[in-house]
Amino acid sequence: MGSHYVVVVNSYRHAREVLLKKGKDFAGRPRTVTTDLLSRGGKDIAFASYGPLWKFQRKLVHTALSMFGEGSLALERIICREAASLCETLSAAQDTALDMAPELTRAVTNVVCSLCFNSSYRRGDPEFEAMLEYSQGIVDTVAKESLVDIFPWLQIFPNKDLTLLKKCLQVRDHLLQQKFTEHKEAFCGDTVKDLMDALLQVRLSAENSSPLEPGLELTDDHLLMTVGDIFGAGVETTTTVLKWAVLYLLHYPEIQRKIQEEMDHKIGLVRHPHLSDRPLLPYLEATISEVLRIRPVSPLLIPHVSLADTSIGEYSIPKGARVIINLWSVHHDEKEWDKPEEFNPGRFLDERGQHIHSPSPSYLPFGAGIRVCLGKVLAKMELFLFLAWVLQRFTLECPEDQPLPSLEGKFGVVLQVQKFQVKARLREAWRAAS
Ligand code: HEM
Ligand code: PLO
Repeated sequence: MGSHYVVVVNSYRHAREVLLKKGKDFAGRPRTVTTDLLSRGGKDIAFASYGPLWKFQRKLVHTALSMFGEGSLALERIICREAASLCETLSAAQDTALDMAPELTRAVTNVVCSLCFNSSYRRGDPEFEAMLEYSQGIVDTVAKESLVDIFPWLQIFPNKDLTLLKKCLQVRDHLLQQKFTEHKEAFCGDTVKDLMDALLQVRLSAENSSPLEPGLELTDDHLLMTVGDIFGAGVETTTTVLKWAVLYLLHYPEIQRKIQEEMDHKIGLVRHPHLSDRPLLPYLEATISEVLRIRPVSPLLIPHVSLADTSIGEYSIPKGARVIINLWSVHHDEKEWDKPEEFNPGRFLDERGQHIHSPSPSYLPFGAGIRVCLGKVLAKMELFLFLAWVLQRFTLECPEDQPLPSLEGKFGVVLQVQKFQVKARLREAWRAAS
């Protein structure tokens, strides 16, 4: 592709070799025009090349996420607060056709906003509206193997996508800078309320006592781009999966009914779902797994780069090659999946339908190995709780006067869902119980 040597990996065996067996050989990232703009030359995590600073940033975020998030009841409380607010909005819109996307986005945004900045947005908040707009512009224009990323010299010509990306990044940068300044002013070093504080504290302690090793200095740009990554990834990925899940439930009402029956039976209608209910709801878990298979959020992952001369299967791969893992083909491989185009959560359940398992190793929705997704645990918590809350109360239907919306994705840095409307009908059983 252009002057780059690009290898596309289509089978799970080769994908696993690249990501797991030879993970370190392939842990690099390419530098491209658009991702360099997004990450100020790779000062984030996702688009940064392999090296000590990238490792350090990943470790810091991992620790911070497990501290405020994954292991703590506080996070469950935050997600449930947002799920309750989402349900209220759906109740208010009863029986009218509604675009759920902005509401799902706000719920998910408020979870990462709490984690990153200890703040959240109300409905109609102008800052939230601005974020929706700039983020859409970035998703549409960044890292989609566009021509300027393949032929960098093309950036000297006027380019609509690049102009839009730069405009959106200005808005994002202003917002990030504002949060950063507020945090720096309020930070006293004792209490760490969120990811931004956690990063500031690491830097402060390095300045005061144990200086960081050379090459591990975290500049303001590194802190900003790291938080920008978690915020951006946290919002766009989980929201996209929720939209796909809702869309598939409109197409497969019998699957929606089965989830609801499982919930009525195992949880009932007098209390809301908790994370500890996950083992009780294998059919819901299997549905989430199937959504992640049939419409992978990141169908080509993020490109990897070989850091040494190496090989994949019987092929020699020179240092510096770009390696694209075609997750779409891994997830739709007919040799591994029975009728791969069919949406069938049952394939992720054991014979008695009580436990979830992957029927094939050809399944890597979060990638694997050194570059595996940093937000996997958080994303799974959110997907489970948001869907459980909504489906306990509502049946989601396609408005009568509209055709079933298309299941075709729109390719970008994430596989996007085309706009569609939903009617959220309060369930009779829920109405009667409450
Ligand atoms: C990377 C999937 C949610 C943060 C990735 C990759 C995939 C992925 C496929 C690329 C792996 C590779 O290049 O080999 C998903 C899916 C999600 C999700 C399916 C939701 C269901 C999240 C969330 C966060 C997050 C909620 C943040 C809290 C990241 C980061 C990376 C990443 C920082 C880059 C890792 C690196 O390059 O070292 N994710 N992700 N993701 N994800 Fe996620
Ligand atoms: C989404 C738009 C935001 O405004 C900026 C942003 C930051 C991190 C990116 C994310 C975007 C898209 C999804 C990415 C994530 C890092 C890891 C994740 C690429 C561009 C995935 C799925 O790989």
